[in-house]
Amino acid sequence: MTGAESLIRTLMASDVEVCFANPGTTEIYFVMALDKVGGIRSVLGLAETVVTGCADGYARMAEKPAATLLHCGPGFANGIANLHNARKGNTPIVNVIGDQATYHRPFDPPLTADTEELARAVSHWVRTSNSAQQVASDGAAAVQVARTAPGQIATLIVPAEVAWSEGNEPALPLPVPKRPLVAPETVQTAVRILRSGEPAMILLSGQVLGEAGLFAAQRIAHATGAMLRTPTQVHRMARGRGRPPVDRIPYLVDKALKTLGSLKHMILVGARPPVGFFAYPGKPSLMVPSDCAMHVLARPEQDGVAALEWLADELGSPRVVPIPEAGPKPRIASGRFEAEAFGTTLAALLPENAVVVEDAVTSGRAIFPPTFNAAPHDWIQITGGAIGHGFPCATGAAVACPDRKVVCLQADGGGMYSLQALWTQARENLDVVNVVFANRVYLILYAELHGAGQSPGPASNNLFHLGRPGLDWVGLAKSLGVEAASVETLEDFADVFRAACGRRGPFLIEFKTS
Ligand SMILES: Cc1ncc(C[n+]2csc(CCOP(=O)(O)OP(=O)(O)O)c2C)c(N)n1
Repeated sequence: MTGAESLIRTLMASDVEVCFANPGTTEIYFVMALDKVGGIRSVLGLAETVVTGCADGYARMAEKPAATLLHCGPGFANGIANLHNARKGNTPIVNVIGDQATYHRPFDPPLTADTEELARAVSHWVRTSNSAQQVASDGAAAVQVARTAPGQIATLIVPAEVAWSEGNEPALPLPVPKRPLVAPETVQTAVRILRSGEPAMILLSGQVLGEAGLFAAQRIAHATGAMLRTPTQVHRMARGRGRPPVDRIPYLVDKALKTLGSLKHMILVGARPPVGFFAYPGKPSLMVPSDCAMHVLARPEQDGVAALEWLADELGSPRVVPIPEAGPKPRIASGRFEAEAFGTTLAALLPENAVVVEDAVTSGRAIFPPTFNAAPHDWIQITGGAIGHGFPCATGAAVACPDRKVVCLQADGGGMYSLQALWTQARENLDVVNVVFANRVYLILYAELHGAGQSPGPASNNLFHLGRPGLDWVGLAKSLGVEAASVETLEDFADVFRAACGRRGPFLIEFKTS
């Protein structure tokens, strides 16, 4: 058996079921082994940013890593932006990069690059396999690293001769360490803080945004009056009717400062201290008042759910507490696009148990609160700010969850970074309704310009306007094999969305919002 085959059999033994790929010559032996072994689903992405974004969306929903297969340093580099988003979201991913044979590398052929250095930029673990005898155990180690809480990116570089030479037997799966429990003193400190009566907020992120963590956090809020929030971006959150409606910290620094301004304590559970996306002249980096004390109940890799349940018990909170009312009621609105009205409309129509993937930038901010009252669903968001995440992430999520409707909310500017993912949706017949907010500008950048006290000039208009030529989203989608329609009003959106949800397979709705 070749090294490549021993690696694939190892990945399979470690429960890796899917390989998102854009291969080249250095990966040919890996591809041949995929043919021979069978059993791993191979999914082609027509750009590496699609491949890595798919792996992110897949793992967020499957709660285990997929493999990616990428070509040398340049192929990997094309996938970095969405690996960056995955890393910020603590998504487990195993990257396999085929590379030049070690004895060929010194001749510096065209695709030679510093692959390890590129990989280090977004990986928690990087290893180049030295021999075909070793590649199987390297593969098992990569999966172990990826699955170690809170989820990591492991990158294995496989030189060509390692893939084609005679390999070892496949390696057995390595044990995945359990999430460590928090210390009893940490829970007792939190009890004291929350009983002090001073204004406190619990900031929830990662694992605790699943149902169990949210219900435990709600028990604590019920017993103490503590406020609950999530960071501005959520990796994956359980939402919808009957679930605690925990809102995000606002994106805009001034709004965030207002929301957090009266706090004396912030308790972090799987979260980091809240900072602005960017620095602005005269504004602070940290979005809590300087006299607000920061406490850690659970670090991202610890068992935050157990910590919250423990804390709720210590506080003597009942096991079942009322869930607060949240936001406006679902309602199909009419007229031109307006973000909150879109949110109430989506809430009225969202299928039960849907997965919502959001990379909607300015159009997305006001959609979050009105959808607390939608049918139960999971919400996935771009976590690293590298736009162009939505289409690929939704594609991967749909591979992970074939029985759930995936709804992708994508801003048009970001959508153009990775629209090839639509082709993968068509090729794999994935059940995704893509909604593109076609405002035909980089609206957020106009807002930043206004915020800096400037009016747009010729250069800004050239750089922020997407007209000349306009983007034809229906044409683009159809050319990639995805049925599509364009709407300009909320009532038309409701009709088309309802019909799109009533059928299987990918669909794209261009919502002309301006
Ligand atoms: C990978 C990457 N490149 C560039 C940017 C800078 N950037 C932030 S928002 C934005 C434009 C967003 O436009 P669009 O996606 O249409 O959303 P809108 O602002 O119109 O709501 C750009 C270019 C970024 N965040 N990430």
